[in-house]
Amino acid sequence: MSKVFTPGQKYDPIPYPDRQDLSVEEMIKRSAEFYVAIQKRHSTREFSDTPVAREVIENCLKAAGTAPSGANHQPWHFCVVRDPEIKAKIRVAAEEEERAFYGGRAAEEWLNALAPLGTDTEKPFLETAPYLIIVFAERYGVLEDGETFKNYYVNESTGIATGFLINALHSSGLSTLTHTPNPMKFLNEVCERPSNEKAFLILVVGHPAEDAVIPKKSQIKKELNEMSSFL
Ligand code: IYR
Repeated sequence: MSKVFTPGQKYDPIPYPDRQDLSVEEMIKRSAEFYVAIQKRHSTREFSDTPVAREVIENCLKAAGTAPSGANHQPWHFCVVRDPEIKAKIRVAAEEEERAFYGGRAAEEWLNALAPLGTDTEKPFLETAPYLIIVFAERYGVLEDGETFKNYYVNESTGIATGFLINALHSSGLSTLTHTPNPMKFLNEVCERPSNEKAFLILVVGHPAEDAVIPKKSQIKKELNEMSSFL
């Protein structure tokens, strides 16, 4: 299965390609522009059913696939669900888990933390949005002959790739929601993924509904000096 991983084989070095060599002014301008653009990303829980071209999703997945990963093993798999029947199955299973979660499985502190968001057990967006991208983390790899090999920094790598994906989708004009029904074991069966993979999160993808809202407070982010330190 893994055409990338060939145990013991060293990669040939090539001179660093795609150098940018930008002026300081240009770097400042670009970083500021990027910040303006990424500030316009908002999670939404209300999607329209407006279709999205498959090619857009494919390009964004290719962008996600360029992410760095432990030993370059790329320990992720993206299952793109469009089929309304599969989306309905996912909704039914997710809402069942969420009923247990909101109905007592989650500690009070967690439920209190979620209260400002107003989330509940109803997840209609799992059926309305044109795409659900189920991100799987490959806990360990399997070679063609069935031999297994270790992956490294699986959650970090898959998290970075998912960040690239969210950014690419936003840059393409789409909205997303990271959704994590708890637990997500049912996704292996629904998505027909092998047991060496573990569902990481569901990325709901599409356009926001006409009357979509976001919590006003979600636009208030930590100040630079609260979230960073320069030594
Ligand atoms: N999975 C639940 C609860 C939930 C948990 C977190 I952390 C969130 O940021 C939002 C929701 C749900 O999706 O409702």
